[in-house]
Amino acid sequence: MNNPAWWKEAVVYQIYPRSFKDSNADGIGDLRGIIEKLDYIQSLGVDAVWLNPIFKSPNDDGGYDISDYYALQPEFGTMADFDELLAGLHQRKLKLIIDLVLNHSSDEHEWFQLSRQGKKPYTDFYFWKPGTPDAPPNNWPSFFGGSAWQWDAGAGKYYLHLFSKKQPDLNWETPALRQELYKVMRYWLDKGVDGLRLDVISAISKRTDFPNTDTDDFNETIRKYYANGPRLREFIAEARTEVWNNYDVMTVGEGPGITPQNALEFLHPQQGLNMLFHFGHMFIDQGPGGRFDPIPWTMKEFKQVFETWNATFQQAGWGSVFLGNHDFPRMVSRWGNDTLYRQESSKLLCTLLLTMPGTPFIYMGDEIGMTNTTLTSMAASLDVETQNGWVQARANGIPEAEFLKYANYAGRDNARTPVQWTADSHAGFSTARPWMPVNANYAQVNVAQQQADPQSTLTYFKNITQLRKRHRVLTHGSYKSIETTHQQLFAYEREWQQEKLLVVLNFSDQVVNLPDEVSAYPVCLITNYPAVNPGLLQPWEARIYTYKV
Ligand code: TEU
Ligand code: CA
Repeated sequence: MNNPAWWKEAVVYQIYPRSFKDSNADGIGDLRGIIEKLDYIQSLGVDAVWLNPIFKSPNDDGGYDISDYYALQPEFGTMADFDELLAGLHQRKLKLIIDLVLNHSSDEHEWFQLSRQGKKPYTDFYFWKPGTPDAPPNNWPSFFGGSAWQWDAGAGKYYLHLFSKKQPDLNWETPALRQELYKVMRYWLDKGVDGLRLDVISAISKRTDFPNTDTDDFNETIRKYYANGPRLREFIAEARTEVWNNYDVMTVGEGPGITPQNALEFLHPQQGLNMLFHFGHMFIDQGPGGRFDPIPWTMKEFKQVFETWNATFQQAGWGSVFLGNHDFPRMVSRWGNDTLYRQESSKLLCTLLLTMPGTPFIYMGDEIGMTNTTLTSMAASLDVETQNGWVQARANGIPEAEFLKYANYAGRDNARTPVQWTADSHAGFSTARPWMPVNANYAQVNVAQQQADPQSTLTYFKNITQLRKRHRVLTHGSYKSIETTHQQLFAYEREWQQEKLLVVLNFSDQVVNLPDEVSAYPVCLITNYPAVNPGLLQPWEARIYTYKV
C-alpha cells in the first residue's frame, strides 16, 4: 500500500456549526467558534472535519435548505472567517469537507422564485406538475410527513419536495441546472476545500414518471422511487468528468435507499463517488412508518448489517462508518447504556467506530459521550422533521405524551444540543442563552473535566484513534466476524500483512464469557476497563487483542 488516498487513512470529525461553539454571544455556534477550537480538534488525532451546511439559508431544516450557494449563513460569519478557518485547518494538516445539498434548494432561492414565475430556463430547474389544490399528482409521502407535493397557488401547479415544503427538489434532468451545480462545486473547490459530503445524492435521479408508490413501508418507497433512479450513475459520472476529476477532492455520498446489491454501481473508481454513507444500521429500529414508528432491533441484526456492508466494500469501493450524526440520536443513548454504563459504553462504541473497515466519522460530542436530551413538550422541539412528525401523529389521535417518547428516542433534537465544553453556564458553549437548551447533564459530561481525566471517554477516544493509526490493519485489513448469533457479544478479526487483531465488544449490561478465539491472541492492546479479567468481559467492556502472524 504505497500512497493510498488520504480519505482512506483519515478519521473524520463532524461538526454541526450551529451547536459547536458560539464566539460572539448570540447563542448560535459560528465559524469563529470553530477557529477557537482548532487546537482541540487537532488534539483528538483526527485528520479531517466535515462541516454541516454553512450556506445562506432560511434555516427551515438546519441549513439543508440553501437559498444562496455562494454566500455563507450570516450568523455563522463572513467569507473572511471561512478563509481563516480553512487556513487554520490546513496549517494543522487537517482537511475540510463541506456539505453540499444538491438534491433540493430552499424555496427562497432565486432559481425557485424565477421558476415559479415561469421564467426560462428556470422553469425546469424544479419538478412542476399540473393538478388541483386537493389532488396531488401522486401518493408520494415526504420524509417530513404529509405529501411530497406542494400546491403553489401563484404558479397554479404543484412542485415536488421530498423533504420540507421549503425544500423543492432540483430537477437534475435539466442540463442547465446541472451546469449551475457544477459551477457551485468549482467555486468551493477553487477555494481549497478538500472534500464534498453530498446530501441525499442517491435521490438526484428519481422515478420521473412519478408512479404511485406501491408500499406503505417508507424506506421501501425511498429505495424504489426516490433513490437509485435510472440516471443516478450517469449524473455522478458526469459530475466526475465535469468537476471532480479536475481537483484533488474526496466525495462521500449520503445514500439513503442504496443497498449492498447496488452500492458499487455508484463507487466506480473512475466514474463514481469515493465513499458512501449507507443506512443499514441507522434504519434498523424504524418500522414501516419511519423514524417515529420504532421497532425493536437485535444484536444479531446489528452485526448482520456490518457483515453485509463490509463484504460489499471488501470487493470494491470504500465505506464509511458512523454510529450517529446530526440526524440521529446520540450513539451512546441509542446503541449503549447512557445511564449505568455511559462511560464504558461510549468507549466501546468508539472502539467499534475505529476498528471497523471504512473511514470512521465521529460526530462532535460523541468523543466525550454526550447523551440524548429530553423534550418535555413538543413545543421545545426545534427540528422540522420532529415537528412535522408531531403534526401527523396528532392528526392520527396520538397524545403528546406518547409522541414525546418517540421524539426523545429517535428525534434529531437529541443530536443538536450545544457541545458541552465546561461545567460553567451554558456549558461554556456561549455567554448568551444558546439557540437550543444545553443538555441538563453538562456539569457531569464536558470536555474540560474529561481532558484532565486519564480514564475519560475523551482520553480513550484519543488513544483508540492513535491505535488505529499505529495498526494499519484496521484501515486496510480484511474483516471476519465471529459470534454472529451471540446476542451480547460483537467480535471480529482484522488481518493484513502478517498482523491479526481480534476485537471483542460486550454490548450488554451482563458479564459474558470471552470467545474461544481469544486463546490464540497473547497480547491485549487496549481495554476500556481499568483491569483485564482473563476469562470474562465486564458489562460494555471492549478489548482489542493482537498477534504477529
Ligand atoms: O438526510 C436525509 C436522509 O435521508 C435521512 O437519513 C435523514 O435522517 C433525514 O432526517 C430523514 O430521516 C439529509 C440530511 O442529513 C438531513 O439533515 C436533511 O434534513 C435532509 O437530508 C434534507 O436535506
Ligand atoms: Ca455566534
